[in-house]
Amino acid sequence: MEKLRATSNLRRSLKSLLNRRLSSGSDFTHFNQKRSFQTSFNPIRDYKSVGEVNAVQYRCFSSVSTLVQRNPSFSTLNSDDISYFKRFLGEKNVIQDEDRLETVNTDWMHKYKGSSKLLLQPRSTEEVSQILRYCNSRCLAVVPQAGNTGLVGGSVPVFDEVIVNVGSMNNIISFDKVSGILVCEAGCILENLISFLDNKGFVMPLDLGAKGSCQIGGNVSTNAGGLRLVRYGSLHGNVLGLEAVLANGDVLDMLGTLRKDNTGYDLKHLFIGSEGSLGIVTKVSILTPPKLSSVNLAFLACKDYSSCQKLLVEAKRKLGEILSAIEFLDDQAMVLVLHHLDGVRNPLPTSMHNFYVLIETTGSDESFDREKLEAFLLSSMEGGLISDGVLAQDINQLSSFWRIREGVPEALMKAGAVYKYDLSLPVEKMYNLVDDMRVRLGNLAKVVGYGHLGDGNLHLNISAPQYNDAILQQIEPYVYEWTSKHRGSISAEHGLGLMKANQIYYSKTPETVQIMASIKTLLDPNGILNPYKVLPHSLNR
Ligand code: FAD
Ligand code: 2HG
Ligand code: ZN
Repeated sequence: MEKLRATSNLRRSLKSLLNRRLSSGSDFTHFNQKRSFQTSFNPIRDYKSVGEVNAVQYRCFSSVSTLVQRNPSFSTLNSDDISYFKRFLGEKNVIQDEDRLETVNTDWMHKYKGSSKLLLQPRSTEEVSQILRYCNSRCLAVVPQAGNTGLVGGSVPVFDEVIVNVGSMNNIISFDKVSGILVCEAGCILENLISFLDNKGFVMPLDLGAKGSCQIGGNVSTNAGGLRLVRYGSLHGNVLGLEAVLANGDVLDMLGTLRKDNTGYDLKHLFIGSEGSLGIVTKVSILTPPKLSSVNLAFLACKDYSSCQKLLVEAKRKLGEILSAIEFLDDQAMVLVLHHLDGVRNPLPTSMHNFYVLIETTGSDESFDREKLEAFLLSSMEGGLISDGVLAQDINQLSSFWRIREGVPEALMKAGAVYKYDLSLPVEKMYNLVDDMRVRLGNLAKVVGYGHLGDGNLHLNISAPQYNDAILQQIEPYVYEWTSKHRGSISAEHGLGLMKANQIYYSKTPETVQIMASIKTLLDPNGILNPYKVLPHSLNR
């Protein structure tokens, strides 16, 4: 009898959970998807004042071990070089303006700053090829830059490297509605591709908070993960082909559009995630899935991390093929978002919870999907895994829930200095690192944990009023040793960049790194492409 009453209470609370509305005036209960997210935050466009707000000094604040000396074998730019570039790129694509250079020399976090004197904006693969052929012959170092939203100091120069941005190469070359294969130039902004595909009834298999600025070439070069990797898999699976220009100007045409092609080594994979160190990606072909009609999003509260983890296991088992995202944030992340982002409201305002989990489903049958999700939520409530929650009732609520999760990096930026760690770890142990770090740092800094629960990807962020070596020494190398001890990866999705080039051995064996260095030497013998990044400085020529 008692049990029955408890169950009916749970049913009632689930019912109220499912019926709860965040904003009045919405009559939708499902998303008959015309599903486009609200225009997203554009880190470059919308966030210019962060340096002033936080009075962050310009230097590399990442790691003491990233201090590096300029490679003396690189030449220094001279007026003949500039004239040469102007001749074939045209005046306006050879940029020396100080304000523009200030922006492109500085990363999104305002943590890394180079001193490049030149930004080049090629409009075609041939121009990229001509730039690299020339730079290679002159031994001028080059940084490929796309949306400059990278978080590891990989997209900005360390010294005076020439910046090459293929943002003007932003054409969609073809889209095949039968196969769902999109072929486009590398400078297309991710959000534009998402909108283009939405209009065609397809979706991009990649979505991330920086979509308003990042370019597909940058995404491919970092092997970006994002919010829906749990559903669609990584870019190693979705990128069917690409075109890249090597350091000597040779164009590698690997722009296949086949799902299956086992003719020899699949070299395109070398360019996916190599962070501009092996070539400049100029075109990509991507497999895109069809857009499905029903999308649901639940914003849930959990009392502890163990419940989040169990919820993940249950969600994979019970939602199966309709699960399209499962993300988490802790209370510290939530507090920052509510405090720093305008217009963000807590969907569960009655009390603060220790953890929040977003579960999104995407399927083709509205009533089936909704029923399935509701049954899952009910059983999770009965099992005590969910303490509270709400289901988005319309597209605005859906966007506002996502804004909370996607807004965490922005909120952290607004809070002050931030030390970012992007780790792959066994899901069950992942949050122990956040707890350990809190003990280590005490009152020195706030420790925030969030990330891609479904992928075992923790974003450990440490927030302090300003950068401080004492804090850094408490964090590193501890964080890397901890990750390595648990056989994790020190870069789940952001890459190594400058920040972690010297830390690669925490996740890769010396033999593996040596082969990487040999590949680098083979493809870029003068080491001009994105020097000081990815590989340990001891291996750089
Ligand atoms: P950039 O930052 O300009 O460059 C990144 C790297 O790629 C650099 O090493 C650069 O040299 C190289 N590169 C750029 N273009 C080319 C090219 N054409 N050819 C060869 N090399 C090139 N990352 C995730 O994985 N998942 C997330 O969920 C996520 N969310 C984010 C949210 C916010 C708010 C921010 C600011 C960043 C986020 N990131 C995330 C990190 C970043 O957005 C990704 O790494 C993204 O893929 C970088 O793309 P970009 O166009 O900005 O590239
Ligand atoms: C995200 O998932 C991004 O929001 C950024 O990968 C993570 O800022 C971070 O640490
Ligand atoms: Zn992420």
